[in-house]
Amino acid sequence: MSKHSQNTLLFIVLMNLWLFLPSAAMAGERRVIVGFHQTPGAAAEHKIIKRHRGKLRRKFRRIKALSARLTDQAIAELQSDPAVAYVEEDTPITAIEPEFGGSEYLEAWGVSHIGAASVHARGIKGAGVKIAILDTGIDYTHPDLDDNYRGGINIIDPANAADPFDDSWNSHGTHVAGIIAAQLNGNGVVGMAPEASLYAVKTLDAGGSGYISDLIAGIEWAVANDMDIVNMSIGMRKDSQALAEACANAWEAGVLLVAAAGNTGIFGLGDVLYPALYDSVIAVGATDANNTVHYISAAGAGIEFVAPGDNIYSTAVYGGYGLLTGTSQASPHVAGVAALVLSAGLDDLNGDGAADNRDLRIQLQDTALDLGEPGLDDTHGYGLVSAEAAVAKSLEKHLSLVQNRGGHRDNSRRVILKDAVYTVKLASNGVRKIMVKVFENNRYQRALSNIYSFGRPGVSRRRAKGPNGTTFTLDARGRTLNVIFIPRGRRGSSADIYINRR
Ligand SMILES: [Ca+2]
Ligand SMILES: [Ca+2]
Ligand SMILES: [Ca+2]
Ligand SMILES: [Ca+2]
Repeated sequence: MSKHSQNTLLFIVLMNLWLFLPSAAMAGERRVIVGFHQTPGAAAEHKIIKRHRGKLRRKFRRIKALSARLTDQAIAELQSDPAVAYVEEDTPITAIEPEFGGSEYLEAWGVSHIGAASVHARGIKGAGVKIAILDTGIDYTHPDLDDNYRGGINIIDPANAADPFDDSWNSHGTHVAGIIAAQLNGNGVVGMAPEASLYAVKTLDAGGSGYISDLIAGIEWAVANDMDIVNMSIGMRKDSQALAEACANAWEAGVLLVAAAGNTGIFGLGDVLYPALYDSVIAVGATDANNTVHYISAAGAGIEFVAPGDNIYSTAVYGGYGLLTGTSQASPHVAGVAALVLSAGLDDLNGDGAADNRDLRIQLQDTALDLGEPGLDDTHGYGLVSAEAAVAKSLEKHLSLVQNRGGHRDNSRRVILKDAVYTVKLASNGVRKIMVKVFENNRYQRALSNIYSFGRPGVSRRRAKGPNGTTFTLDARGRTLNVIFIPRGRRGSSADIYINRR
């Protein structure tokens, strides 16, 4: 390619770029920056701009350029002026906000690292989600926790059953509580789900010890009190049939159980402890800021996720803060992601007719950042939990509706929409109708329900008339809507449903 044609090509590219640049100026004038081959001197600069009927805005000292307001015609003329090196748009700029929203996010590196800040920025903070922390108790007077504290029970001291204050030497339960739900209040740290409801279930004494029976009683309290999530930063080597049954029972009752995998790596063994090892309980290993599994973390069969657990800064007793490391810190990060997903809304991902803890667990698995060898592995499980990816799956739902053999129930898809306005887009791939049935508190909502009819492409010109898609909104602010989509059409016909939270 000759030099001339190279220059021509460059010129065309520049011209095209120019055409696509947005314009903020009114009346055919643009803010531009004009660069010169040589510093032309004040008088010459002024003359050049004036000759092109522009308005000088600012002259620069360190570069051979000035900023001005010019018409498109003047810009074109200047671009062919031999003294001018370039003309570029004076593009508006904005401050680049740090990934973290503020110092609370900087302090809580784990919360930021797994994408909670952007979730909070969308207004999703775990409000309404109940989390029981089975631990040494919580300093419920802590100014970074007190607004989220909703109660609890002291199981190891029945004489003080109503007071689960954290009396531990290392603030174990209070630290876990802060990772889950320290308040976004401008002070201290922020938790994964800063508006979630915290319940202290004191199953460990001041020294961090308890009995299996205390733990079982705590699990039963969580089920009886309708907890959504239980965090157990607790582990033991010994299997217990009673504990296994208590966990399985809670899981069947709809509670998501999350537990620390254990700090067994410190002994060079790395086996996952109970209760984390039970199928009904999510086992969480600890990673550092480089997504490397911490040497003290359990890493072996049974690990389901990894999460930040290295030098985690969180709340401590008597209004303090402190650093702790281990899988006890990793587990509450996962519990917090689960709380964010619950407050963003769950779908029936496994198609069993209910949106529950099974779907929540699947959503966490599907959206974790795969680490190490591809796919599920014993060191990282499904990978590093991601608040951002997990919540995105709730906010941007895509459902496939297929008309198969069978009745309504077999072909229907169901979603739960709450606390926001949703845009629902239906796109038919041959289904004739989609019935949308909306329920609130099990009550049919006639005004919100509808039957949408679609054209039938490929059948006949006359019958094919009609749209093959439609969009409507559902206002679920301040309520929970159960929405069921039922297809009607020839077997094998289908439709796509896209639901976006506004
Ligand atoms: Ca705070
Ligand atoms: Ca398990
Ligand atoms: Ca389900
Ligand atoms: Ca992997």
